[in-house]
Amino acid sequence: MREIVIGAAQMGPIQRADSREEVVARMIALLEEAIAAGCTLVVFPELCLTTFFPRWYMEDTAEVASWFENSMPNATTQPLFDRARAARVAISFGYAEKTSEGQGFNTQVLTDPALNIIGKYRKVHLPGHSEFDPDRAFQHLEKRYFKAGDLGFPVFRNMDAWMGMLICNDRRWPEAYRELGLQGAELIMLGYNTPTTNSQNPEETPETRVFHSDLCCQAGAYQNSAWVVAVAKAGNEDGHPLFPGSIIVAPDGTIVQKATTDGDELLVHSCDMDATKFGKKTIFDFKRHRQIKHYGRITSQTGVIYPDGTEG
Ligand code: CDV
Repeated sequence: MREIVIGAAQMGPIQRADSREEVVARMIALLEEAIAAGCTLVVFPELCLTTFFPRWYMEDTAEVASWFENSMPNATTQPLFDRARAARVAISFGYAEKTSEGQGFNTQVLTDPALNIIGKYRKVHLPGHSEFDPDRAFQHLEKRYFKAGDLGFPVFRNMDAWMGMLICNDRRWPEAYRELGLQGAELIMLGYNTPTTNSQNPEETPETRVFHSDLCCQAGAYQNSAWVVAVAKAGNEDGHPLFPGSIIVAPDGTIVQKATTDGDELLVHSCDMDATKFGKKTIFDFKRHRQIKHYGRITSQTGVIYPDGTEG
């Protein structure tokens, strides 16, 4: 048995006016709860140091820059790192990263129990648009503020397990999980900020949107026989609701923990990394069963091309 007691630290809303210091204090409070519960790894949401700023259209470069972190850890997050290090609890969380070359990425990091950052992932699937869209009920400008991730889907050895990360929209793409699964990922951590309503389809219910999220995380877990920890930033941010429902999914695809509030809430589960072995050695033994000669389109073609040659 290779047990990791995982805390999924869902966070409630962060308003535009909230300071990073206030947010880090909330993260430390969740961390304290996790330490008391015996967690050895705590996962926080996507872009968890600020409000979900891509909903705001901004032209002023200084204003845009104010949402990004130039280094990690930094003065604001150091207290979180210090407290986690003292307790030897590894953490993973998302933030807006600005590189020394000035590029912006939607990033998630992973530490070991000594709080060394041993893994970094930059979101590959950026949803939304890059210019103001008057036809949407609200904006989703990730393509404006971030570049698509340039690190691929790396997997890291940490705490005697193989671990990978995805970020929000990535969870909807089977290719993303498979990239991790093909490297033997036993634990996939992801955070999300997902609006409760579809800005382009008011008919879609919140229940359907949560169903889509769960469906993807459960499928990704089952089809790669990996634990999936999916952590929401939830609640009403300046009039913009984000759905909650953070989950921990077992390697057989079943949900073993689910959040019940739309605020700061910790889910705790003892995750045995050896529980991934059965699926990886039987129905999803990739080496025995995959048929890559038939999968060429997956990497050679992006959009739909019908058999008659016309594009979808
Ligand atoms: N932060 C996100 O990536 N959100 C998207 C929304 C826009 C659909 C998501 O896939 O949840």
